[in-house]
Amino acid sequence: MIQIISTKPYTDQKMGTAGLRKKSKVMMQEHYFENFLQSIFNTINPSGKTFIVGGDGRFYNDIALQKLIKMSAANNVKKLIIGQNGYLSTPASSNLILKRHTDGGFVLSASHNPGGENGDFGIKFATQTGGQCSSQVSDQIYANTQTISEFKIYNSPDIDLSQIGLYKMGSMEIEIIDPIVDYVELMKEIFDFNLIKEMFQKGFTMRFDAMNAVTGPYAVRIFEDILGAAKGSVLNAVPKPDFGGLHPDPNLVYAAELVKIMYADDAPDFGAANDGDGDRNMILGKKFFVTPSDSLAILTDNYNLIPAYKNGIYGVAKSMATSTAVARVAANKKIGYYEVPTGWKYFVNLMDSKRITFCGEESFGTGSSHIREKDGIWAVLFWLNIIAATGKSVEQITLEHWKKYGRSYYLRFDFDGISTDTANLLMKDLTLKLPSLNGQKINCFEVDKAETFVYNDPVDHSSTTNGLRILFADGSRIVYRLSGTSSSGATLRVYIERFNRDNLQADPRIMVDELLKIAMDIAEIQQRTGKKEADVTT
Ligand code: VG1
Ligand code: CO
Repeated sequence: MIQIISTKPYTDQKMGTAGLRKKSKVMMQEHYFENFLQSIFNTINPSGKTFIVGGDGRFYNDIALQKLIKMSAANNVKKLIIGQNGYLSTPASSNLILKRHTDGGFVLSASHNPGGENGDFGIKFATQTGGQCSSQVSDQIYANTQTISEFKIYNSPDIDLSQIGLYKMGSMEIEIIDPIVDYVELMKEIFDFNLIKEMFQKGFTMRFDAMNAVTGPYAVRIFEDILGAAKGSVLNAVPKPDFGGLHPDPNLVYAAELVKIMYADDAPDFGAANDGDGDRNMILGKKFFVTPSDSLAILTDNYNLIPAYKNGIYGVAKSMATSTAVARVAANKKIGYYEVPTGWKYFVNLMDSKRITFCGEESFGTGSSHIREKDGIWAVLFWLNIIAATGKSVEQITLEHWKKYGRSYYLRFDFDGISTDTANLLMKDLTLKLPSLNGQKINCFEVDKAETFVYNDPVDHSSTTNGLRILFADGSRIVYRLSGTSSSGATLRVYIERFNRDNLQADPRIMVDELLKIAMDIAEIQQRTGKKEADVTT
């Protein structure tokens, strides 16, 4: 029953910030998915192991899932635990890896990238930590993809994923489970559901935009069925293979429908959105937006209001590019504080070694050590719990936070679709140029440090470089990075932060404008890319 099929390497199967992400049509090439999966198996030896399997329901999930099942059976996997209909959000999958003590898991998703035949497809591979594999492991997998010559697949009809139950393929067990129940249980252990429920009973209103992606069913169950938010509070609640044409990235640009509702005169009290695979979140109040960097700082400052954290938290971490708002909270609370490269996998060692409890990224990711991935619905529940406990609005909570700590005005500017060569050369030249800026004064900004960011992991002692940064004496910062999630070409990300203690309610775009011009000049962005301005600002 086991077929051994000959194949030839593809040269481009290198994982980025979070798994392998490609155009669907690239993934659909003959043996492309099989080569990559077999390379993972060749690296980790899956014999006798158990894995969690799911995806965000995007185009090609159904076909890739069947390949994954048959290849697992042929590679002597002991058991697969699969979400019904192939659905599992990234956080739900991480939870199941930890709860069921499995050897790892697969989420078939390109996260916030658009789906469909002309969109993107992806594979996230997690280890028994519940977090995505380290770059050392992904390097080994990549090396394997370069020499692969055959893969193994079980010759068997497809498995029907629509019915919960126990099945077999050869000697491999298959358990199809409800993708939601375990996750709901975990959320109930963390937050005060009764308090939030009372708030909805008193007439509190919310809208949650699931963006036609995987969190729809989770959000309906939690917010509407259990917590009692009005029916219809969850928008775009049914996962669709092409996300209904949406770009399932929860920010002010792509979650336009929700933003329109939240900025209307009759806006509900609270608004939120999640991305394709449910690990990102956006938080909105009435005509009010909370930046993810501020959200991380506010959640950390209010940990004592949440049942699971009220006895204390270990520490907090952020990706380097994220604003320094949470650093001021950590100093105030006298808890550990860490800055890591972009990508959730860098938080895993810090959580496992009990150095941190909370972590976050500017890219709409927040989470805690309840799992080893960022968690969109967790962040929404955290905000609801704070609102229910304090009786304050999103805007009030945020304004009070700024009054206490000052405000980091923060925006990210993305320059998309640059050729890889142009982008790499820009970063290379900039790396060489930065040291010459040390101690210089640019307009009224004095450069404290201009350098390549190097992260030394305190647990496994690995060293990683990720992005370039210019730190100014007044606490302002410019950060440059190339995206590791684009499915073609390169995206240059320029992150600008400007700290202010007194002027708290200005327009962020105006506040960061001068620094943006400086950033564009230093990196010669217009000369090199032909772009006068960013394609997307978030
Ligand atoms: C982006 C974000 C990063 C995030 C990653 C995966 O990576 O910037 O913060 O961890 O996406 O998120 P990059 O390399 O393109 O900047 V997800 O929700 O796409 O898994
Ligand atoms: Co995601």
